[in-house]
Amino acid sequence: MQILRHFPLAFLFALAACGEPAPSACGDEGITVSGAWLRAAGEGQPMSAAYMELCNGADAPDRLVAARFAGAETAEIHITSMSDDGMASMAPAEGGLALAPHEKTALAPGGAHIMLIGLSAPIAAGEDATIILEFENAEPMTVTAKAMSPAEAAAHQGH
Ligand SMILES: [Cu+2]
Repeated sequence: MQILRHFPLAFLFALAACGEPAPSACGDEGITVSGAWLRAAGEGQPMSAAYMELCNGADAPDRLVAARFAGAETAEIHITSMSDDGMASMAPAEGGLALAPHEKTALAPGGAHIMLIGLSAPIAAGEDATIILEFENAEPMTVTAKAMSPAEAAAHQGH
C-alpha cells in the first residue's frame, strides 16, 4: 500500500524536475522539528504556548493532529487569526495542522502554536520541556523545547 501510494507522487516530482531528484529542505527522514521553545510561566499562570518549525521530508502530506505535555492538563493546536477590526483571536485548528510534503511549517507567535492549558507547575526560563507530537501518518515524536522569559521571547521573534 505504501509503495502504491508513494510511487505516483515520486514519479511526478521526477517529471517536474526533469529527472533530477526533488530537492528537499527537510531531508528524506520524515518529519523533523527545529527551534522548539515555549513561554516560561510564573506561579499561578494557567497557560503557556509552544512554538517550533516542522519540516515534512516525506513525499506525502501529513498533519500535526495532537500534542501532549505532562505538565499541563491538556494541549491544543491553535491557529491565531486577525479580525477585520484588528482583534487577534485563537481557536483550535480543525483537524490539526497541515504539513505539506517537502515544506516547512512554522508554529510562531501570531500564528499557529501549541497551547498548553492547565499548567500544574511554573515553567522557569531556561528549563527544558518535553512535548510529544502526534501526526496523522508519521510516528509520534518527542521534542525538547526550551522555556524563554518574555524578554527572551521578544528578542527571539526579532530575528
Ligand atoms: Cu492558543
